Amino acid sequence: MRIDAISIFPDYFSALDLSLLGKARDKGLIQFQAHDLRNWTTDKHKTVDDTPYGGGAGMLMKPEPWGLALDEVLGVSPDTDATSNATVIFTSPAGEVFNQALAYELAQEERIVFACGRYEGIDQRVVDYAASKAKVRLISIGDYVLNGGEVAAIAMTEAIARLIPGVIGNAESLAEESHSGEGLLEYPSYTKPAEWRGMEVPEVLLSGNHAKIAAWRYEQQVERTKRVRPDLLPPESN
Ligand code: 6GU
Repeated sequence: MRIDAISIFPDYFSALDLSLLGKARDKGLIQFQAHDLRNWTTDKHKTVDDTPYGGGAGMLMKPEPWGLALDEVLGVSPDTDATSNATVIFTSPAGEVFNQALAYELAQEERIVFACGRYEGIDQRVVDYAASKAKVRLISIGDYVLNGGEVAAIAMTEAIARLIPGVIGNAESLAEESHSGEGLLEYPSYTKPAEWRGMEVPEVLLSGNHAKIAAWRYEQQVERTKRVRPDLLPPESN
């Protein structure tokens, strides 16, 4: 998979050089490139924002640099009918909410381009233009407001990339984690020592009885999910 991100703060994305994702890049499983939107400005001050028509608070991102950036990164042009096989994701608190199912869906894509807005957002014509040249989605990472889409794009990139075969060594750890399979939260886990600061590991985990351990873990998953995330349970169990 190839992932690009267009942003006025491309340095944010150096976080992706670390650990797991850096290794996936070295193995050639993922290509990632961050681009500085200001490279596509044409004025001395590299202006990317302006005041909104109709008034209102704050500044909006101007369409011209975004149009040139998307043309180059997608390999399209306003003068031809060529389209891109990429999916363009506009990060936006007004988008559909990202979750594990969406991560699995996006992990099937050949190419993803994150368009990271700042300020009060991007001129709507940029989104409409992108939609005429590629698949477009507006995606939020949750019901709170960030100053820009960079952290959201990094979070989504990590969630998507780790689902690409070969990126995670142990595929079983994918199946067992929270938000996978049945959609229950993970059970609590323990490692050595068996006693630490007066606290003991639940006895069942030391029993060697695999059926009993599986039953206990499932119980814990259901209890924890009921307590902290009842919204994840099917309606009849609430
Ligand atoms: Cl994708 N962008 C911004 N600016 N804020 C957010 C978000 C995205 N998702 C949640 N809050």
